[in-house]
Amino acid sequence: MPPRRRLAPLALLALALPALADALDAPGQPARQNAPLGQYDIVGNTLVSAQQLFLGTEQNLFVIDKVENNAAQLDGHPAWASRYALASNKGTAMDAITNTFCAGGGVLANGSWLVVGGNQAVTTGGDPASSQNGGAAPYHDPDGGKSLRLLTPCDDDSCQWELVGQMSTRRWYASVETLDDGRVIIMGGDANGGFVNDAGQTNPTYEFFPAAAGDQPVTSPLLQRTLPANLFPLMWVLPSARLFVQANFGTAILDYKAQQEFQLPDMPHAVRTYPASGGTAMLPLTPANNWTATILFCSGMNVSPSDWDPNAAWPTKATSKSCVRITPDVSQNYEEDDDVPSPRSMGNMILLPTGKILYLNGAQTGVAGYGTGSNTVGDSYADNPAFQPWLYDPDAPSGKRWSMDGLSPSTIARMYHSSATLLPDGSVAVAGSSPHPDVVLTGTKFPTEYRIEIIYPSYYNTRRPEPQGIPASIGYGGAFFNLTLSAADLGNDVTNLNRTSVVLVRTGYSTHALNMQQRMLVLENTYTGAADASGTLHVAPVPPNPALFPPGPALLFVVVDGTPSVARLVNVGSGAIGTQPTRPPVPLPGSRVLAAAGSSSSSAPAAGATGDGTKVHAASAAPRAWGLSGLWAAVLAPLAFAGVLLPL
Ligand SMILES: *[C@@H]1O[C@H](CO)[C@@H](O)[C@H](O)[C@H]1NC(C)=O
Ligand SMILES: *[C@@H]1O[C@H](CO)[C@@H](O)[C@H](O)[C@H]1NC(C)=O
Ligand SMILES: *[C@@H]1O[C@H](CO)[C@@H](O)[C@H](O)[C@H]1NC(C)=O
Ligand SMILES: *[C@@H]1O[C@H](CO)[C@@H](O)[C@H](O)[C@H]1NC(C)=O
Ligand SMILES: [Cu+2]
Repeated sequence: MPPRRRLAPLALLALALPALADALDAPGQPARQNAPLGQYDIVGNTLVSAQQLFLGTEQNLFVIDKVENNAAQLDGHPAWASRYALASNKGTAMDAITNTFCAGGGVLANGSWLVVGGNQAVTTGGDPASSQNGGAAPYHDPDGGKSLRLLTPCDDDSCQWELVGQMSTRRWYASVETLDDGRVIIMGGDANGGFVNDAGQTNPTYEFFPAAAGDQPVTSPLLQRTLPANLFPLMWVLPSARLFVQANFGTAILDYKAQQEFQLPDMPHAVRTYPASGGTAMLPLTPANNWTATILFCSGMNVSPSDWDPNAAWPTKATSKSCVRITPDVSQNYEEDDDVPSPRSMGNMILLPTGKILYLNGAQTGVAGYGTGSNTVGDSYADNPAFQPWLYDPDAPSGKRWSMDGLSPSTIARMYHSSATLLPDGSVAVAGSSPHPDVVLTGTKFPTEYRIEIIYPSYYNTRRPEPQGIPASIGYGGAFFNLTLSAADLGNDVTNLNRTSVVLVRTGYSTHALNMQQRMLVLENTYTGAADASGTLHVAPVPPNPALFPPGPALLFVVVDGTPSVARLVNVGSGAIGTQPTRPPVPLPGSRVLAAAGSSSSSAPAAGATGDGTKVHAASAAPRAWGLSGLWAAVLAPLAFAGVLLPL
């Protein structure tokens, strides 16, 4: 059958979709030319120490610190938040209103960001202030323990943090994950802080934002049985719309809709949660793996629950090199993965648009946290900075997943309270570090850091593809959209269409070696190549299951043969909090390359005249084998999952 006939009805369907008219300008080249590849470059100052950090727009990072003696002032007291403009490398102080000390954060389906919890009002040295409502000099910081702070990011001073109510209970070190309906779940924490959690102040519950009238916090058996190393529980929404939750050595699947938890086997080798603080990431969800979620855990420290003594010789204790993976919708068992080449705690795993993971920050010995005892290194519970970044390739064969990939070490120690995020140009920003109760700038091994640096992966200086037609909004299922690439975008080699992918990355909220909500999904695509070596990608929306990639903003990259475009920030889903509309998947047209009229193409398996002066030969006779069956696997995952769990 000639491709033309097969395409006609699909094209009509596509034209009926209004969202397609709404294309963004094509991304251009990065602002920075000739960057030092594989190296860190110090680019600016975040004004407040970047304990917490997120990319809020294509142009601006938003930085949040604890209340401390930063030189930057606001309303007559030190500031503890800022906006950092990537183009000008300039910070502007912002008001985060209440004490954001070790808060969590996340993004909602409507594009607003929420920062939750924190700690009591403090005075110098992190000691409790005499007034909890902001009345006490020098910091004038109200208690943030129950705070819900909201910001709808923008590129100037017109957007500011506001309080949008309070949580049910105090949460210091709570985690946040965006749900398939675009609300967030807020989980865990404790009332008043400390090195680790304890029975007297633990908050082993979860709640939601926005909350429905009458919502009460729900108790999590996992958090009840994982004291004391269960602060900042690790959690991800799975394609089955359940949450995978991991804390201390415990693991569970949380069906938040049914308020039910299922226990899974314990985490092997090491504690990955704070303060052991391993590096964690959900691997890319791709057509090739049927958008099946696999979660990677590396490093941390093997500490039994009774051994979290704040006076132990933490900075001398060895961290772990172990890595394990789990694919919870398929198997309940952790599998061994390649050891990281060097040990680490407090490392961030950053998903790059190529699907590889950059692993950086942290220390080779010791754990997160600080104290004032003689067991510390100038307050720090860690020592020996892990300056060398590593690259992890999820698709490489076992034994070959880690490489140095030309990456040079940093010169700045990124110890406790540092952060990192992917940027739209495919580089990675690294900031923060302050293992102290209050700002210490001199006379200490690991001072409070304000310097922000950027590391440039090996693709950075290569000419970037400039895809045209990126939609402002991408839904779940329904008709495909087209992206066009010039011959230059394809390196004048039409076969690069076979090595092109369209990826969504949610960069998430970075703090405490976590990047909450971080995930990456590769969209299914086919292509039509033209005789002049340009091409059109036919791209399916996210499969019709919002749990694969919860609604909200995301970076969209087009990656040609390992070189990502500069990303555009797109909206995934309806743009509103609530049940997301889904449509049945529409099959993509087969991939093909149009040959110039009269050229002889002997390898064409199926050829036909199109009537417009070109000859068509199919690059592959049909959409790739995983096409529709892959889609359905992703949609049907909840059923398969129930099958796995029922025997429990
Ligand atoms: C996408 O490209 C195909 C093939 O070139 C064309 O038939 C279809 O009309 C295009 N669809 C849209 C929505 O532009
Ligand atoms: C997003 O939703 C939250 C919760 O309902 C609301 O407070 C906020 O104003 C909304 N943001 C936008 C941009 O509509
Ligand atoms: C994905 O689905 C296809 C078709 O059902 C199957 O052949 C393949 O093994 C699946 N792959 C994975 C990684 O589950
Ligand atoms: C893409 O790969 C397929 C399968 O290997 C091959 O048949 C086709 O010619 C390739 N297409 C291009 C444009 O290189
Ligand atoms: Cu902290």
